[in-house]
Amino acid sequence: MNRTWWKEAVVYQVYWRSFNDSNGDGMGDLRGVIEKLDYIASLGVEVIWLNPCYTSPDIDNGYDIADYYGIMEKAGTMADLDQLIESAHARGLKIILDLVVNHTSNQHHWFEESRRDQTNDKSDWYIWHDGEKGTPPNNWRSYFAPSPWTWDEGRQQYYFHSFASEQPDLNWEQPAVRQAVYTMMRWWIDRGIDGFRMDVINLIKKRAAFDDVEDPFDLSYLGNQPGVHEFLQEMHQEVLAGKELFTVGEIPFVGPEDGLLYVSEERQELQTLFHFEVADDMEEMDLLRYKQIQKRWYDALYPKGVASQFLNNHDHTRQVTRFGSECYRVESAKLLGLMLHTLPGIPYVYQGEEIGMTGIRFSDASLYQDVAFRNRYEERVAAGEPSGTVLSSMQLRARDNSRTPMQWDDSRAGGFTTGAPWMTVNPNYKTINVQAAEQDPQSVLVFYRELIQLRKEHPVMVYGVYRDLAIQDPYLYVYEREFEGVTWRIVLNVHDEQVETTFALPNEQLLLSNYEESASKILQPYEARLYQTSR
Ligand code: TEU
Repeated sequence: MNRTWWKEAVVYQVYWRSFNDSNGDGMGDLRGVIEKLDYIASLGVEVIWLNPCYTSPDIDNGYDIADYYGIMEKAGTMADLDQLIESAHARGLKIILDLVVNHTSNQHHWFEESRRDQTNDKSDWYIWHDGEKGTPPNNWRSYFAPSPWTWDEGRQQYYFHSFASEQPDLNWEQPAVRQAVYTMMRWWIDRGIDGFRMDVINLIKKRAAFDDVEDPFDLSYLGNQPGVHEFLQEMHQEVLAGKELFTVGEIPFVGPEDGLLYVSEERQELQTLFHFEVADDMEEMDLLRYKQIQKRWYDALYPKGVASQFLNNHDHTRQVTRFGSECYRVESAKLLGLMLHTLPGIPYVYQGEEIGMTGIRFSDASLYQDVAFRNRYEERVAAGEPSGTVLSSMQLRARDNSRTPMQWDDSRAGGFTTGAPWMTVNPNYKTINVQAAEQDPQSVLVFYRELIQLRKEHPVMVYGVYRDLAIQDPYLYVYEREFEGVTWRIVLNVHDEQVETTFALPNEQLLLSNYEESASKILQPYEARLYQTSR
């Protein structure tokens, strides 16, 4: 595997609306991110992934874009983004933007033109379908609605949307659509960005026929269709080839064999991907299954391609709540961090993960703001399910869980804003916050900085082969990484009880652990140890 900067990088995800509010309006903003660049740089990360801040009516928190060349007023101005890019670069940080081109907002002028009639220049820039009002063309669902078809009175036709009805899907079969996307991408590259996180990019190729499916709730018919790679290879050729850019695809519905087709270096499509065999399909930590997934993806990709390692983001609740333990919050937050940073692949740190922020659960459905939650909750209650049952069944996985404001200190609103926060601040900000973590040598924050620093000093962490040493153990995750004569052994007790292990090594080989005492053969609950066993 050849060595490149992006394989060695750690990516920090900034969900700007919940990161830092610079003007007291209760909403995070780009100037708020600028104010915290020294903090981000202090983590040792190399890349910032900035969630969408383009002009948008904000139905889906910026993932419904009305102008790819403008900045949403609540985020700030283009000058702010220019300054953010410049200030990040001045600190050696790269910035990748979210590329959301499977769909636009229904308020994008492309869609407003397209829906005018069936003959205008953009009439086929979206996916229109004849039909009878009230009878959608097929039985599919969308991610955010019971049907991906919305009737348009103007055109007297249905249009297709994989997400909310306010997010019509672009028709990538239309070459003019593709060229308009490539032009926009080049414009942003010329503005100085360093790459893209490509939103559900494997949905841009639609199924050949819109016939009914057996299970509408299995949304895999929405993506990963034959022909998607031709679009990505064209995008690479037209925009990305020959440039030192970082591209990561959000690629649901794929296993390792299909995943390789997106990231194999010889195929010239994407550099890496997020797959969702864990985040979408594993409710909580099932270690045996998790280890199988890691092995399958490693065996399929290495050394041709690189996956990304994450367990939470703005769509998935905080990892310490879902895959760790709030009873062992600090220990399990550190264990998950050490695991994600020592497994093969590029690690992503979602803002607040580095201080062990937890996922909130609202007891009142009205506090959930996410369009995905609201639509599904209303659909199920309207179908007769008791609202309490619906709420409790959705609380763990609701996307709002990980969107509560960053907790900077123990002052009002966690130091996120001097105004009324747009989203409830997790009440535990009093104790879980950056200021407290900076003053605690045993904090998750200090541990994350050590982890990220190790990656800069030890190529084995990036390029090492991966061997699972106990794949059948239900509680222990023990694996090795080996590169150029250096072998690391990682020993994790992914469990809330202590366990004895023969995999423990002499203390002098211990590089990092999450307990102060790590000498015995007994691993404490959520104890994590990193050894260097040979040089
Ligand atoms: O996410 C796709 C999406 O629907 C995820 O929430 C999904 O649960 C999984 O993680 C991928 O299968 C992207 C954005 O991250 C999300 O915030 C947007 O709402 C969505 O696309 C539409 O743009």
